[in-house]
Amino acid sequence: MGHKIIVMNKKFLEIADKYKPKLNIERKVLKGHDCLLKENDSDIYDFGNHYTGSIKISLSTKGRFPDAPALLKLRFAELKDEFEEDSKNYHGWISKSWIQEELIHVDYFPTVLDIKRVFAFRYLEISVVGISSNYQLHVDSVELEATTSAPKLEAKGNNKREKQIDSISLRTLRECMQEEFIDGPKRDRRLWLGDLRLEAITNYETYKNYALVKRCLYLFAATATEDGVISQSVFTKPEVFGDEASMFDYSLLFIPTLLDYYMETFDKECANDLLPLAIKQIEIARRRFYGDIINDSDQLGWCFLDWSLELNKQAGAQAVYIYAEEALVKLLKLLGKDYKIYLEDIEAKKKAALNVFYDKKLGLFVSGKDRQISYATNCWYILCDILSEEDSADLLIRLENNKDAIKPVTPYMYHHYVSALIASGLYDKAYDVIMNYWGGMADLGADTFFELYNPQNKDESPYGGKQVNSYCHAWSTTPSYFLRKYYLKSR
Ligand code: RAM
Repeated sequence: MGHKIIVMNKKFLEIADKYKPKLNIERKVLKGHDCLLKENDSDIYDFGNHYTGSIKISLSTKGRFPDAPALLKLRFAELKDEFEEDSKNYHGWISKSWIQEELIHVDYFPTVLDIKRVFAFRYLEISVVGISSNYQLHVDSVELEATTSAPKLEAKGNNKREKQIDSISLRTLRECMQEEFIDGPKRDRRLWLGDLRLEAITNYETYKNYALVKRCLYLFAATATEDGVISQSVFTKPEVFGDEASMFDYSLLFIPTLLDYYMETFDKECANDLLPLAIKQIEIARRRFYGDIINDSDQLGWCFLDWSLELNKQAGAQAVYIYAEEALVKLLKLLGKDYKIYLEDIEAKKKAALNVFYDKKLGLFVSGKDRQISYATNCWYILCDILSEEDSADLLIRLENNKDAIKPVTPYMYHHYVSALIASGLYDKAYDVIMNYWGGMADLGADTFFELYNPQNKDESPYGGKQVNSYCHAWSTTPSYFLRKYYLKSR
């Protein structure tokens, strides 16, 4: 009810189905601890790394005959610290049903609790909420069945720290590689375009599962609206369904995602199939322009860029548009098609952006009516190739020295900051950001990199409570991409 009916492109859906992977299954059994649990007792099982899967718990009892059921609470955590938070204190704006906990009655013993739901976790806490004084509970074993569509791969690095960061990145991506590239196995467990783009480029440097990228591209194509709008995300369970919402930048990023895939695979059939939709994204995005300048909007989520409510998106959105159109030109060139009109449009949009958004006095790009300065805006202008390498490097130094500049919040935006540093030839600086920012998560004991990490505020959540934050998140996987593509070979 209330859903915008999306006419599925059956041909594209069939192709997506054809490339659905068979998941690799890994089983891990932990022997039960040598203790008996009574009311209010709890015990924690540590699986040693992050896993995505379901569990079976074998239970028996000691003492007299169980004359009442046991009421158990199971909590699953990606980071051990999560156990310090109480789900009752979560009052955020996305559903608390994402919090990984279960309340279960067990009537008869011995038994094997087969919990079919998929969890994302390293730690499992078993607590006894209620039990009769007649008996105590013994956990005989906990069995995990985990899945991924990634093959096994060794971490790389020229020193311990690089290897640690590569290994955490690989684990992050592996956990997010299921039947699609999902954003996070805890939440939203969905294919998101912004995440897919970063997962795909990291995958090309690591697991090289090209079929999975192809499947995801076709899933977006299959669920585009009749007039060609690509959704921000796709649900695939119980069946494929395109999210009703779209975001300006995410829809456009379909184009570089397709280009990257083509440059890796030279899969002409796929490129030709999806090219009309890629072109359509530019046509649709153009409707938001007044002349050669994009209109700003107050509508929440019209364009993403970063998880920051104070961030003005106007100028950054124009830069993403140019970036995507440049990818389209490259793709058209590679496919031997005409690209002239897009090149002209790029020049017009760049010229207008320099006139309106570039503040000569500051030497920085600014956005919105309040002329806001941010990393998001400036990094995207560097990425859309508007300045020379030298000027880009100078701009980034000015940005760093500007106290008012809004800093990145998510690893997604940090990815673009690092990319901008590399595009400006600032390799050492980019390396330091990787080591310090993602390294900061590693120092907090991360097995996988987080959805959100703000070194200045460890409790930050875009959702009004960090109980729903995800600590294994696709867009955080790119250190492996950077290290393997730019650093490990040359050092
Ligand atoms: C989060 C999702 C996803 C991201 C969107 C914009 O809620 O988990 O990672 O792409 O926001």
